[in-house]
Amino acid sequence: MRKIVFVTGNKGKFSEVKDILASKGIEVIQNKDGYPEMQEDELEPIAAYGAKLTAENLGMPVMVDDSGLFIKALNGFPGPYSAFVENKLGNQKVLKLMENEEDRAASFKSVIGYCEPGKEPLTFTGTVDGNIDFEEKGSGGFGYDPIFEYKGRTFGEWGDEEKNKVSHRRRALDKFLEWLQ
Ligand code: ITT
Repeated sequence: MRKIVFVTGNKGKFSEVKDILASKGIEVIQNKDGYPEMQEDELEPIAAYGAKLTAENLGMPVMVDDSGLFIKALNGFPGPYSAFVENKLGNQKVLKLMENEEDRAASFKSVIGYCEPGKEPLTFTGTVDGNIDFEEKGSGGFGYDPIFEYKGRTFGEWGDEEKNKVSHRRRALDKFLEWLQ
């Protein structure tokens, strides 16, 4: 079985990536060392830099996942600051920010960064378009899932298996798998 090291401290991301790649015959091993995240408007350079740095530090091929929620009415906020906002504000305060907004459009984006030592990093991007709900719904998933509505239900209501078939992360991983093969 092919193995790949995934550098992340996020349990939810790890569990999704593990399940999706297991279905393709790839074993994912979590490394929680972390990496410094550059301040950038886009996720791609953050993922590329993180993958390069950790591949060189660990001396082995690695993948990382930099992701975020981009809310149209908030000009793309929290975007690359999604982890900080989730930790400091949480879903209820994000809903508060959206209280008077009619345009609820938002997208989730996941960028998989992959790098082998001595080589340049590669990135694979997946996006899913949905809406910010008016309240938290569902107990599945993690992070912003209970407030992100896609096709009539929040990702918190979709359930892990169903979310993994349509998510931003799945779409990014499909591109990564295509490249791997
Ligand atoms: P790493 O160790 O992998 O960097 P992190 O949690 O710091 O983990 P990011 O910097 O990529 O990850 O921040 C992304 C934020 O968006 C974080 O708060 C996640 O919980 C949230 N997020 C990412 N993917 C999500 C998903 O599929 N559903 C809900 N929330 C998600």
